[in-house]
Amino acid sequence: MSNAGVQPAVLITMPHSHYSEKARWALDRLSLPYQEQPHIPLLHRLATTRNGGSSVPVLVHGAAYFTDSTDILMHADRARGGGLLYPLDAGQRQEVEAFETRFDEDLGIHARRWAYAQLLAERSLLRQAMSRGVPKLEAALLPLILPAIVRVIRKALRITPESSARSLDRVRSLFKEVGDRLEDGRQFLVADRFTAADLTFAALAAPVLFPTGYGAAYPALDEVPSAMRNEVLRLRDSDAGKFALRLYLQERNQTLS
Ligand SMILES: N[C@@H](CCC(=O)N[C@@H](CS)C(=O)NCC(=O)O)C(=O)O
Repeated sequence: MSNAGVQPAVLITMPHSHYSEKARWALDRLSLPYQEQPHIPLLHRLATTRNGGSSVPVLVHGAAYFTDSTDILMHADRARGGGLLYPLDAGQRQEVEAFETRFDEDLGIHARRWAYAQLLAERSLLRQAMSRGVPKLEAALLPLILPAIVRVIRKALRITPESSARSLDRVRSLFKEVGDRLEDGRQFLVADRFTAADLTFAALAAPVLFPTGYGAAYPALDEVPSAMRNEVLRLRDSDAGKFALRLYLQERNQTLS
C-alpha cells in the first residue's frame, strides 16, 4: 500500500459510537484526510462487512482496510511518519499500548453498557443521536427499525439492571486507577505528552462524561434522565473525569500542521 499516505481515506462509523470517535479524533489530530460515512445501527453492517469488518469504526485507506480502532490509530500514526500518538521509545510505547488495550477492553465496554441502560427507553433521544449525518434513506428507516435495534443492543451487550450497576462500578474503579496515576501531578498518562493512551481514555469515557467538544452525536446532558445526569456530574467531578474533560478542551482540536 505504497500510496496510502496520500489517498483520502473513508471512515465508516455510527454517529454516536465512542470507538468511532476514538478513530475520528486520531485522524483529525494527525490531519489525515478522510471522509466519514456514518450509518445507523444494524445497517452499518452492510458497509463494514463489505470491507472485511463487522463493528465500527472501519477505515478504508487506499487498498487497505482497518477494522479496529487501535489498528486505525496505529496506521494513522505510521502514515504520518510515526512517533506521534505512540512514542518511539520502546518502553513508553509498551506502556501506551497497555493503557489503550485496557481502555478498549474494559472502559469502553462498561461505559457503553451503563449509558445504553440509561438511554434505551429514550426513543426520541436515540433517534436524534443515531441519525446524525446518515444517508437519507437510513434516517427514514430508523423509526421503523429502532425497536429491533434496541432489542439487539440489549441482548448483544447483555444489558440488565444488575449488569448495568456492575458496569458502573467497573467505570468507577477504572476512574480511580487513572486518578491515582495522575496523583503525582503529571499532565498525561505516559511520556509527559499527549498519546494514544490519553486519547483512548477520553474518547471511551465519553458515554459517562458527555464532554464538551465530543465529536460523536450525543444528547445534551440536560435532556437525559436525571439519575443519569447526576451520575455523570459525579464522574465529571472526579480526578479522572476532570482529566478527560481537560483533554477534550485542550487537545481535541489540536492538529498536526
Ligand atoms: N474493538 C473494536 C470495538 C468497536 C465497537 O465495539 N463498536 C461498536 C460501536 S461503539 C459496534 O460497532 N457495535 C456493533 C457491531 O459490533 O456490529 C474497536 O476498537 O474498533
